[in-house]
Amino acid sequence: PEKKIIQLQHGAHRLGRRNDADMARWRAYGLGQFIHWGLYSIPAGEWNGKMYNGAAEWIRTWKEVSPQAYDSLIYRFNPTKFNPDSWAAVAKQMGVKYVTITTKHHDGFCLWPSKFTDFTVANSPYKKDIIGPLVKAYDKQGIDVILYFSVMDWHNPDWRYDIKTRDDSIAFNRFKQFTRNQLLELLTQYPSAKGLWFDGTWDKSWVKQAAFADSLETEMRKLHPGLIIGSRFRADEYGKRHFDSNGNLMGDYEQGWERKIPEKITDVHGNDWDCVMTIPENQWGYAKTWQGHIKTADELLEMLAKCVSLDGNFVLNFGPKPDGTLRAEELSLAKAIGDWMTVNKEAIYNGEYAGFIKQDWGYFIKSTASNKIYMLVFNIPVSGVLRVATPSHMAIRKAYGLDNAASNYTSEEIGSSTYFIHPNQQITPKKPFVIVLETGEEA
Ligand code: JFZ
Repeated sequence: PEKKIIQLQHGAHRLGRRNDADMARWRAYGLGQFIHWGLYSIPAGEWNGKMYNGAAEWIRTWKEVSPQAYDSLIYRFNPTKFNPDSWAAVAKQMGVKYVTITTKHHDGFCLWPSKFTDFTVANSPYKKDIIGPLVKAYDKQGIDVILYFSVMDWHNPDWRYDIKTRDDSIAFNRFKQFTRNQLLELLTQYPSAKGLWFDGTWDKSWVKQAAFADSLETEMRKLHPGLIIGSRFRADEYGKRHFDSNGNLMGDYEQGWERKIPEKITDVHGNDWDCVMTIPENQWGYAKTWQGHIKTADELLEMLAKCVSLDGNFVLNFGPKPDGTLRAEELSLAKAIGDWMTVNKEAIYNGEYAGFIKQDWGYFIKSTASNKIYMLVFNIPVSGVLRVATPSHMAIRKAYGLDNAASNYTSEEIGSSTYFIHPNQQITPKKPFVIVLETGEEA
């Protein structure tokens, strides 16, 4: 049956991927860092001696917490040990190519001295801008910065979940201008930022603003050529989010992969995407205690490999402490990931879907820089032999380890387009490892 195309005024602006240099740079990142920092890092999941069950950055919505008491945390925000250069050094060693930082989370507290509200760092005991020095420090390390921005703002009295009355509509019109002012302010004040990562856009009040959000998107892109915006910013005039009523992605990359990863390449519909991930099950802001399963470096590396093998970027979250330092667990995971990246980064940066059939031992990634195929091995079969089925007309010429010259491999053609990769010695790796395949046309 033929699919009827709906005429949309506020749907996708483009079909298919962007192919300019800014987007190519974003696509090549592979690994990113997320930072959730704000007033919620002070209670850190605990209020009057009781532990909050949800994510620490949502504690303001807990029935035990009065909004006034929460908002008074501004008078205690004083991260005297905040050193953006040391954060950037950790990120650099970890091998991240971009960072996404919460300029304003749902609580409305701004980490930059916004002119449009008093609820900012400028009125905390710390007084100073956080975002500016952070952007500068990461820029210096060659790490691109994306600004996270929550449209939903619990502090602003004009925020509405829905618009039901004339008063709601008047208040929300003010709120829309406030949002526009803040976004234009961020782009003007931090022009080296590469993009915006939107959140808090799911409520009816905002979903109904298709025309406003669309024109604001256009305005931001004009102010900041090359700007990268995810699919979580605006809805079309039928209220469809991420994908418009014709199924086309709105924005430059898909933002739906929050703590989950696609299984197969057809799940991503040829779009760019990034996956944002927490270390515990669901804590973005600093939480004093982490409950449940805490992901290991090897699990996180496997998620990274899987994302890049399916054309996505993997973004790992950090929740700094109220004094401005990073927690020990995060520092040690960053170090372990960085040590692995030092050896294996050429399999991650510029990596894309390789077009090979997935095998049980791990993930194939193709490098757009070298044209080589990388096998990222996480599970060695008891046979010790790794199977590879090449796309048609492709032959394997050479296989070798990325870690050091000592680990070498022989590729045996066992059938048409099918190979066994044999390690030349018994391998008992303690870490996931990478085998490089050099390929050519079949004879
Ligand atoms: C949002 C925030 O509420 C949360 O605090 C954190 O900042 C996270 C990165 O983003 O949480 C979401 C947003 C979207 C989905 C799930 C949780 N989603 O689309 O499934």
